[in-house]
Amino acid sequence: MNDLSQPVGGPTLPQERRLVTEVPGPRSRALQERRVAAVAAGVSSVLPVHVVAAGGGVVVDVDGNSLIDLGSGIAVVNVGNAAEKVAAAVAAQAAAFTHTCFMVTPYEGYVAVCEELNARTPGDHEKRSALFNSGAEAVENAVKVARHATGRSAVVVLDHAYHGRTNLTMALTAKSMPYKTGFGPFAPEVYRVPMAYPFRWPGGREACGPEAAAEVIDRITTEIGVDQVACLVFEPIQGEGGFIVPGAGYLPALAEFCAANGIVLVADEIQTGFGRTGRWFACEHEGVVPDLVTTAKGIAGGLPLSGLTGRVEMMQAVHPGGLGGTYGGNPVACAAALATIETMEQLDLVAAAESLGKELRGRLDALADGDPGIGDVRGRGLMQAIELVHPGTIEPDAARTRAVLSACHRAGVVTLGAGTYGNVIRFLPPLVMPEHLLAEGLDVVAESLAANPA
Ligand code: PLZ
Repeated sequence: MNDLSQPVGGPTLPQERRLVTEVPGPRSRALQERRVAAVAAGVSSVLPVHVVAAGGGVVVDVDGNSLIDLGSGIAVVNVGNAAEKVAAAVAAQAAAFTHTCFMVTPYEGYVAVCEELNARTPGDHEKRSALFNSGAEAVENAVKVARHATGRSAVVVLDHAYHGRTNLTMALTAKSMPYKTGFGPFAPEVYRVPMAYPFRWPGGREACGPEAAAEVIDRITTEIGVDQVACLVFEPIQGEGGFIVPGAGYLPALAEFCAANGIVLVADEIQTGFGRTGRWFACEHEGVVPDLVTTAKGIAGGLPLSGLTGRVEMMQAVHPGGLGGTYGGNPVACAAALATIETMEQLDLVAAAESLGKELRGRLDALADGDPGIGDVRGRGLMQAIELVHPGTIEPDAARTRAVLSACHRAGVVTLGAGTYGNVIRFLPPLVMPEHLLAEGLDVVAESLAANPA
């Protein structure tokens, strides 16, 4: 079946940056012309090289360029692209059966993934899980469960939050352009409260956690009404919002308030989960135990799968038939998830994220020392970022951010931007990234910053 015209990706691909044309090259540009004529312009691409293979820490394009991957398809291929066990499990499952619909006739893979999620998500209370296709769908279902379990309707979310692109999750997402502009009206009963953003908190980093938590609690109490709130949905480290690590004490204070007031605490671990931050789940860094947890992205090695896991009494509050969907927990995606978990254990990738993350932080701190335009370095494990500002201020420098990103792309390094102000460069390498390639990728970032000074 593996015909020779089909390139083979996975961990055996040469782990090197190799440029044989300009980026994007002529074949990518030709494909891009076809793409523009066929694909809706609303769907855009960060770096329009068309990919033929990927694995380990590289992405290979149709012109033969091998690029260093510092994005992992937005924090998805934590175990590497076309990871050996994942590719084999997908092939075997696809040959056995590809779909029955779990709601029609069930199968073991779905059950096994739920068992894994119940065991691995924070807290040793009894749990149940349900599986879906996308991150947004998992978040939607978290809100459904929280509303059903509490009989309340209000949903509280944070400034700078990102939770998806469906109607309800657009409402939960903070940033207007490009996610919300022109797409309203949005779902009602969504309330936004302050996020503890240390770099930008008026009272400073130290005061940030407690002050922001006090403000959130005050808003919920006085403006929304404690007994109206079904849930508070948060990212333990905000992703699209700019890799914002909340000020110390903020999340534990909110968790305590929610527990005391019957508000369901929903951790959106879609970007932070599955080893990314050097723990299985980012909530563990602060000892926060959420009632419900959403997972997606890193869960299935690149196949579309998401999960909602939570306290048994909340999850079981929903009547039979109240949750589901045709493809949710597709057997091929479940096989990929089980192989992903096996790979993470076998290669100890959670520990790898922590140790590589230390190197990444060392390099980013050193860059910041020599560059007055880097205002902040933050994140955990292999989820870290720099925020670019005009020197001596906190005024965002989005133009420089764009210039640096495009210089990295031309030099064969896949880098992603982020942030409410479009001035954050984020680093999300696969957890299997070879050390020498991470170092080389960061050399390119350093050169690109130097070539585009503040
Ligand atoms: N919650 C925390 O990070 C997806 C979005 C990219 P879906 N983040 C990448 C884009 O521009 O669409 C995300 C997330 C968090 C929810 C989601 C939504 O996950 O699988 O994209 O629906």
